[in-house]
Amino acid sequence: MSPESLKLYQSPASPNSRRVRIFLAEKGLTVPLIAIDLGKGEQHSEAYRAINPRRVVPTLLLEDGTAIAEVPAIMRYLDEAYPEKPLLGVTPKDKGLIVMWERRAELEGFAAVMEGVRNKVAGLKGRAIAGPHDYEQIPALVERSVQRVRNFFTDLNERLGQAPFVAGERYSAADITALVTVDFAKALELFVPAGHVALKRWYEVMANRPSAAA
Ligand SMILES: N[C@@H](CCC(=O)N[C@@H](CS)C(=O)NCC(=O)O)C(=O)O
Repeated sequence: MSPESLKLYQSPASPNSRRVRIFLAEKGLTVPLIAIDLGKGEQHSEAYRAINPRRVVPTLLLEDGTAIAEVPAIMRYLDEAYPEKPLLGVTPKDKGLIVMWERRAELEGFAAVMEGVRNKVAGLKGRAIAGPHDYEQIPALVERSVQRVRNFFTDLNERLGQAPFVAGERYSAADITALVTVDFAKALELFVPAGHVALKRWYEVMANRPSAAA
């Protein structure tokens, strides 16, 4: 199936969408992008809910009408359907390690930033968790999120002192999620501390890959 026959519903400013756009760019795949304006609430429209009832982006729509949501699931589909330039590993060992590190980056880094931003930003009042249900913000969570992100930076710096890339010797989906997390953390005014030498070195390399602009 040609990637041109797929559709990626996404939002330019959405960090989750960016994870998939970078993934596509790294694989050299061109998939038509359809913008969903989150600011205008297009994710809640009847038309989009028919594609993704969870009301979040990104969603990958296949030619046969199947909708695949959730970033790791979209990445999995793309890596299996277009195996050239694998980003989720080839050997069982690499596959396991990449999922392990990507999941850590998502749960300990990305989700912590998301929690902080969604509980802080005025425009997200009543929408502290994305999806079909409304949740009030809990401002006290922001402080804890900030602590979690700082710890994530420290742990990631330690990891990158042992290996050139997050999951080991090769660039992978784990680097994508970690890069997007570091950039997303700027919304909480959190930046990589000067003393985190390994993390800074890795970030410079990642941010200068052409895919980072995706
Ligand atoms: N677990 C979902 C999370 C997707 C998500 O939270 N997307 C955000 C944008 S980064 C969204 O669609 N927000 C809609 C809203 O805030 O109503 C995934 O992996 O794709």
